[in-house]
Amino acid sequence: MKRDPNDPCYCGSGRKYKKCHKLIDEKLEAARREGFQIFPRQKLLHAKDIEGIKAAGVITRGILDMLAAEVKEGISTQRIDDLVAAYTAEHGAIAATLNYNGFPKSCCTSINEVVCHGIPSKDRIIKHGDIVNVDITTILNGYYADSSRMYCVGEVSAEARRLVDVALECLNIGLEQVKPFTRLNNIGDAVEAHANANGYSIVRDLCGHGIGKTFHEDPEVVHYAQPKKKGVLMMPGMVFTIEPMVNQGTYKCKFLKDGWTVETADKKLSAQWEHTLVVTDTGYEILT
Ligand code: EYF
Ligand code: CO
Ligand code: CO
Repeated sequence: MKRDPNDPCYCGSGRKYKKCHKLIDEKLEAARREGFQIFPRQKLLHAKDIEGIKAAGVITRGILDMLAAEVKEGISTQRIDDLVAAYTAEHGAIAATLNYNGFPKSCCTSINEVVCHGIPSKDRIIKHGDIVNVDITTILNGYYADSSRMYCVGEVSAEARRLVDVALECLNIGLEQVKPFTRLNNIGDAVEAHANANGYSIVRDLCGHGIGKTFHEDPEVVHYAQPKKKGVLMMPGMVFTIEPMVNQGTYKCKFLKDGWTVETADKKLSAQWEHTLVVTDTGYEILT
């Protein structure tokens, strides 16, 4: 669309187009011609939305902090879910996973060889040496914030500890790649390189996702390398999760008959950490 450089900018800044978004639009048009996908401007979130997600993120983080004292030997994963449900309700929020596509619980609890979407149960008692991922998504005033952490129960094996540590490094390395007007696929390239350098693999069947006024939206954020693919460019106002699932053995997964639980195909350990972030003018801000 041809715009008059002297018209007011479409963004509502009150400045002339030529002094505001014209240069960025020209850069994006050049990138599009080079083969990059340009994320639709209408899907970018504004300051008010970011504040909404951040407020939901305070509750998500509060739950994960609270659980640090609770995820201990002897607790059932159902009790963890009850604690999540109570904290969420006390803070005027909603647990996004409850009834999401029929998922029955307020959080996911994924232990040892479970990659993700483990279902809390009164029969699954946490044991000494377990590594436990708890994944929380909170909705507050219509805004979603998604984050997960690993909890090491008692003294875990040196191998398990190293996996948990490298999985956190993978998340942080992914975050370091977030810069406006660069490739979203830089995240997967860097994350998989780090996992492989440590002898681990990255799950391919599940990925990070756009989030904001819904739980899952564009863009899809893969955590494995696609060095030849240009793909989507990151833009200020994009909100998405980074949530690499790092496996000790094969990256291949088994989807259980319960319809939810995902395990490693070889039953070796898996670990995952997750944040929701927004791309800013200079880099990123974590919202959880
Ligand atoms: C067949 C679910 C739906 N989906 C995603 C639904 O993004 C998440 N975590 O970071 C995330 C969490 C949950 C989730 C919890 C439940 N679901 C799971 C498995 C299959 C499916 O659709
Ligand atoms: Co999550
Ligand atoms: Co997620």
